[in-house]
Amino acid sequence: MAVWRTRVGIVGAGPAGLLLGRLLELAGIDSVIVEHRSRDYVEKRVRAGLLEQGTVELLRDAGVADRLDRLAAVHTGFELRFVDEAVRLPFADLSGRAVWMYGQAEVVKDLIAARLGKAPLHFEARDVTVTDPENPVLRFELDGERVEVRCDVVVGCDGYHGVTRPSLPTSTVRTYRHTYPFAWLGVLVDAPPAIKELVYACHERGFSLYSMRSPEVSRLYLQVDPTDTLADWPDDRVWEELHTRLATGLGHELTEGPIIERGITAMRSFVSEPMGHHNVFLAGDAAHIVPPTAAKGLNLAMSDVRVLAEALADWFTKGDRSGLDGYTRTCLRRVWRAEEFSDWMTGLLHRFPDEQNMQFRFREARLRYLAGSQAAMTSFSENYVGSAAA
Ligand code: RFL
Ligand code: PHB
Repeated sequence: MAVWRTRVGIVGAGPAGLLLGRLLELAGIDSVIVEHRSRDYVEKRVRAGLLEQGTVELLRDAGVADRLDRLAAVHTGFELRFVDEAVRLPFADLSGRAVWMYGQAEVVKDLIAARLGKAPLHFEARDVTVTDPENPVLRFELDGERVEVRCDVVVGCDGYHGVTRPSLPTSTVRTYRHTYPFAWLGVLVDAPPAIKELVYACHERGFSLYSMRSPEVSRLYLQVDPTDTLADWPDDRVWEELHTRLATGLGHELTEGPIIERGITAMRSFVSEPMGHHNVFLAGDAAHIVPPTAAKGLNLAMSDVRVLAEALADWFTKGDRSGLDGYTRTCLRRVWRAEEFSDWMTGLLHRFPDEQNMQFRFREARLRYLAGSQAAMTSFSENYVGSAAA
C-alpha cells in the first residue's frame, strides 16, 4: 500500500473540486484530487451553461478564463413566454450584472488543463473512502494499488451521490429535502441557436427552456413526468413538444437538428447543515442541490469554493481558523437565498400534476405581474444574476 501526505485531500473533479485545487495551488497549498470517473467522462458531462458574473470574475482571478473570455456569449436579458405574451426581461439593465453562456464541460476542461502535469489529479480511483473527521484519511485504489492519503483537511466536492457527506456522523448533520413531481428532459442539438437570448416558456402542457452552448449548439429542456425514461421521448415527440410549448406568444423560431446528447434530471432541493465536521468540509452539490430552473447550482458551488479556499489559506498561513469555523454560516446565507429563489421560480414556471384551474390562473397572474412591474422585474433580476442581499 502506498501512503501519501497532503494538506488538502479533495474528493471529486467536478467544477468545485477542480477550482478549489486551483485556488489552493495559487495560494501555495498542496492538494490531491481523486475522481472516480475517467477524464473523458468528466470532460464530456453535459450540465450547466449559465455562469453568473461573480463566477466569471473568480475564474478570471484564478487565471483559467482565457477560453471563456474568447468563446462565451454575454447575455443581458431573456424572453419570458406564457399564454399570449412574450416579454423581454432586461436583467442586466435592472441589476447591473450580465450572465455568460459557457458550458460546464468547458469550465472543467479549462481547469483540468491548468492542473495536469503540475499537481496531483487522479482519475478512475476506485472505492474512495473518507474516515476520521478529526485526522482525515482518504483511501482508494489506483491502477490496482491501494493508496492512503493522510490529510490535514478533506473537502468533499463529490456531488449529491458522493461518499464524503455520508462519512460524517449522522448526529452532527441536519438535512432538508424536497422532491418535485416533475423532471427535466435536456437535449443538446447540433444546430445554431435561432434566437440570441434564452427563452423561458410556461405552457399549459408544461415548462420548456431554449438555451445554447455555442454559436453551433443549442440546448433545450422540457418538463416531463418524473417516471419517464429516454425511451418515452423519441426525437419526433421531443420536437413536437418543443414546437408546441415554445410557440406560446408571438411566433416561434426553432431550428431543428440532430440530437447529440440527451438526459433526464430529477428535480430536487436539498441542504446539508452544517457543511462539514471537524476537518472534513463539503462544497457544491455535495452540500446542497437546487432544481436547475434558476441556473444556480454551479454558481453556488463556485462561491462555496471561493470562501473555503480563503478560509484554508488563513488557517494554513496564519493559523487563523475563524474562516473555517464560519464557513457554513457564510455559505448558507447565499445558499438559502438561492434555494428559495430556485423553488419560487420552479413553482412559477412548471405545471404541477395536481394543479387546479384556479392555481393555473394564479400562476398566470403572477407571470403577468412579473412581466409588467418594474419593481417585480428588478427584484427578480437581482436574484437571477446572483446579487440579491442574503
Ligand atoms: P459535480 O459536478 O456533481 O461533481 C462531483 C464530482 O465528484 C465525482 N464523484 C466522486 N469522485 C470520487 N469518489 C466518489 N465516490 C465520487 N462520487 C462522485 C463525480 O464523478 C464528479 O466528477 O458537483 P460540483 O463540482 O459541486 O458542481 C455542481 C454542478 O455540477 C451543478 O450544481 C450544476 O451542474 C447545476 N446546474 C446548473 N448550475 C448552474 O449554475 N447553471 C446552470 O445553467 C445549470 N444548469 C445544472 C443545469 C444541472 C443540471 N443537471 C443535469 C443536474 C442544468 C442541468 C440539466
Ligand atoms: C442551461 O443552459 O443549461 C440553463 C440555462 C438557464 C437555466 C437553466 C439551465 O435557467
